Amino acid sequence: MATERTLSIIKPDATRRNLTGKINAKFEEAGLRIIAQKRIHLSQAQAGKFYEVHAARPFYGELCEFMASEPVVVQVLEGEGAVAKNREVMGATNPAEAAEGTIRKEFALSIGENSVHGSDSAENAAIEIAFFFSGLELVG
Ligand code: DAT
Ligand code: MG
Repeated sequence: MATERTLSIIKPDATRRNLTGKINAKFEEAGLRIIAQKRIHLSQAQAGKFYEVHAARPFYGELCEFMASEPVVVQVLEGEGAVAKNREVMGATNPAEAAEGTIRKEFALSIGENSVHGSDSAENAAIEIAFFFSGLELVG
């Protein structure tokens, strides 16, 4: 499998509870390298743009409000099959359905406040990485 990059976000429920280090340890233990990382506070408009694909969903307003509520840590993870590997380490969207040992099983508070975002395809990863980072910020 080829080396890939994926976009990860440590969400406000996790940054608020000081879980960034524990979550990063899960990524690194899985062989994912953190090749870019920054802490930002999204505006609601920026959160809305990032999650535009979900604009028609009933939870969209709540999702954008949550993502803009407190700072997030955005990061680029690199590794073999990074997109799928990251999704595996994250666990299912709903923490009640997430497998043992996954980030969402251990840390998520609810389906909405579920601690992490991860790109769902290599194509979307490229778009999402470009949303937050310039090429110069990616240090592989
Ligand atoms: P994922 O983050 O696992 O890729 P998604 O893309 O389907 O999940 O949804 C994006 C985010 O929207 C998800 O992380 C949390 C929120 N969300 C999804 N389904 C929800 C629901 N039924 N109620 C509230 N928030 C939801
Ligand atoms: Mg998604």
